[in-house]
Amino acid sequence: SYEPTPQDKFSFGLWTVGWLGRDPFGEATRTPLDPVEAVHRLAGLGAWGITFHDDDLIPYGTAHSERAAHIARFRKALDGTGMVVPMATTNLFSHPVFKDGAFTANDRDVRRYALRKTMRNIDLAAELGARTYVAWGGREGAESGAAKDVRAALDRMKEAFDLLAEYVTEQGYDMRFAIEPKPNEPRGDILLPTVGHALAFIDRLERPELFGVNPEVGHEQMAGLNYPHGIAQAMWSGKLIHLDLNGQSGIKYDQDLRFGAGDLRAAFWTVDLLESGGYEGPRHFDFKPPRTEDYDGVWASAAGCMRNYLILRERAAAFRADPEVREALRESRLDQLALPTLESGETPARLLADRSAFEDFDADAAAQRGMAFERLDQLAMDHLLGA
Ligand code: 3MF
Ligand code: MG
Ligand code: MG
Ligand code: MG
Repeated sequence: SYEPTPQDKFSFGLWTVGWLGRDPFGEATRTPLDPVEAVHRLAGLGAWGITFHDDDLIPYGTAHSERAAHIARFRKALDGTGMVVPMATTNLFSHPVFKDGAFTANDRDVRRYALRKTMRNIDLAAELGARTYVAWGGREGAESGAAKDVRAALDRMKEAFDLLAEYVTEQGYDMRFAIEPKPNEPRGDILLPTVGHALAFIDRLERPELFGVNPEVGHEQMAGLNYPHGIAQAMWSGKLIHLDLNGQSGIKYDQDLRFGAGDLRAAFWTVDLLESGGYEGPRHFDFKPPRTEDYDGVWASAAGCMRNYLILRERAAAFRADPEVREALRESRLDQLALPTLESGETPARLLADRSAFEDFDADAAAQRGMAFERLDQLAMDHLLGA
């Protein structure tokens, strides 16, 4: 059966099921959802966790005296359902003050405000037990060339993350940061546009060990990139600490379809990789139930994310267990790819002395070998389609 349980570690952003359907061309099509109801409904569907931006939980501008009450009733819902908060994040994009960015806004006072807003919510995240703090720099970017000095902006971005890492270290919080790349939308071009850019940036930070990435399916696909390849490189670098699962159909606006919709083949390989690659973090959905839906449609869409993951998990496991697939993998020489190219301790001189690697190597004969990838991929298609 495809019934999710807390062991599956499915989590949802409050802003996902809580999206009201407002888009650049139209008003909200749904009425606001109480975060407490979101917790209860998602728990009822079999989810394990819930995540939030500061302003999803405590509406922007709430008086300090009312803050505690919002937190208390949310916590009561968590305690009552057993739902956890694995991750939290900051809204550094909705308020007009962030129109030119937050950590990299040209205005210095805006940058300082963005840091304080983030630190305030990190305290709350720690209080609620979150181990991951996501940072999506949605407004960090530009529409025109001279408007942003990218190298100076990256200096400011580094300054911000170094300060935040120092803060969690000083406070003794057991928390790591996950940077979420996105190529564009809402800015014309966003800084740290892809997983690769983010990984390279992390290397330049003072405490890189406290940082990883939070790749979103649709964001990589908006850049025309292969999502499973992106997360595979993040895993290889020990940096896949969280992810945003959803669906996207090609290079267009950020669709945030439910997981499994859009590029189904990429979804299959994503689940295959996460399940066989030892990923132990949350299976977090960052999707938007389309604005055509009423709340019945919202919960159907949320349930669909988890159901599709579970179906794909079953299909991927069957693919890996199939003896015909194992033989096809050997035919395609995946076992050879797993072997080191060099003998252990082999030096350049020894490789130069190996005549079989060059002088006696018959490149034309080797070029004749088929890779048998089509048969392998068709077996994957058969499993995916349940044929
Ligand atoms: C936007 C996003 C964001 C981030 C979130 C942090 C509003 O395209 O994906 O969702 O995921 O801000 O986690
Ligand atoms: Mg996201
Ligand atoms: Mg997104
Ligand atoms: Mg998206």
